[in-house]
Amino acid sequence: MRISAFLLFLCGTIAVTSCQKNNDVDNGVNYAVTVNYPATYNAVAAAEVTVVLKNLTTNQQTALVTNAAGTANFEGLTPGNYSITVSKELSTTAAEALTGVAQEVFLNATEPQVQIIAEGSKTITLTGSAIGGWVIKEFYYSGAPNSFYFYDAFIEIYNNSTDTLYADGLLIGNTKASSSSTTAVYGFIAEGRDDVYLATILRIPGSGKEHPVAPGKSIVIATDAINHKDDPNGNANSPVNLGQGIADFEVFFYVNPNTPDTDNPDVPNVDILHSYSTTLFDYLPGVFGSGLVIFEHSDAASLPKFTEPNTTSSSLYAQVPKASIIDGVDAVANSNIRTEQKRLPIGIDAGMNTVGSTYTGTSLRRKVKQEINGRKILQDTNNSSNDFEVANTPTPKGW
Ligand SMILES: [Ca+2]
Ligand SMILES: [Ca+2]
Ligand SMILES: [Ca+2]
Repeated sequence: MRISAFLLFLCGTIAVTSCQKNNDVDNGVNYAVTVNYPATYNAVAAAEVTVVLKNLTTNQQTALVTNAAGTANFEGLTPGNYSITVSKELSTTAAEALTGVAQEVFLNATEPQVQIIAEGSKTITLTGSAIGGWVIKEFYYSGAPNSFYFYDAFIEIYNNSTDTLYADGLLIGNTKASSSSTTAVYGFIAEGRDDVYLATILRIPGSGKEHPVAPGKSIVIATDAINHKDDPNGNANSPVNLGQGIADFEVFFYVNPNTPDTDNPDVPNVDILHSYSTTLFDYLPGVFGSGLVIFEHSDAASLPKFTEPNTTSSSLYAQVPKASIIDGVDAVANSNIRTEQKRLPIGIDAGMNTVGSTYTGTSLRRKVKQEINGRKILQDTNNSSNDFEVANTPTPKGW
């Protein structure tokens, strides 16, 4: 009895040791991979995602799909080094629910080498190309109330995407200013052209990664980067402060040295690639409004330039192909303006919007569609009649 108990103990010790080894070899180890969506998405756990584990010694692959908690539970893995590859394609509908932007996106993540020698787990976060992009958030052009002061104009461009975007090289253009005339037609639109013809082209400076803009953040480009309300060069009726910390860039209009502009040394200047006039005092988007676009082009300074059809004006407008346009808003003089008088083709902005009249101190601002994790997603149906509203007080860098 004593002996057999000892033998049993001895045997048991050996058995446990060898049994453990056998278990490893026969049944392998269990390992859980949990997949999360990017932090800007409206959900954490990524369900129905394919997770592929590849044994780096044998090249054997095992694929599993994550459950509702975003976890793929692998069982019986041979201990060793593995790569983990995760991928997920989101339909426009799925992407809209998760990001507010209806755009197909392919997400993935890779861990090139993970040691799996015992039961364990790992959380992986998917990444993908930015979904959504730049949109024009706000356009203030009407001028300060009870004044003839319009140097407080600004343009605000918003990162409506899920990832950091770089503003370096982004191009901004205005068409010929809008008119309050309800009889004059606009030559380019009357001819049914799809492209955009710009009176002014501005470019954000930078070599590629100098001006990062986080999701839900924006840049403000001011005609003059000063606090217009209380600067001696400003106007007490102006509703906006566009000084340092609010304006990211300003337009220092040095097109004609005989009409010198002011230059705030603390706020960098945009590049001026084209102006239809060299006798202006400054960048003037027009107190009646104008078509405003943002676009990308590798050589915007060399875009072909044309005069307006069926006019005698010698002003030159740079032709930007429709495909280069990122976003546009057609700001018109008043609510009586008709489609023939629009400045942007309907392929860029199917509608138009207005602050009603000049020197109102009000701006056009894009509507907020929804909010995800504190980030506002702005509405962009390419129809400013629906997408924009009048802000009674302009709100650079805010709402
Ligand atoms: Ca200026
Ligand atoms: Ca400056
Ligand atoms: Ca748009």
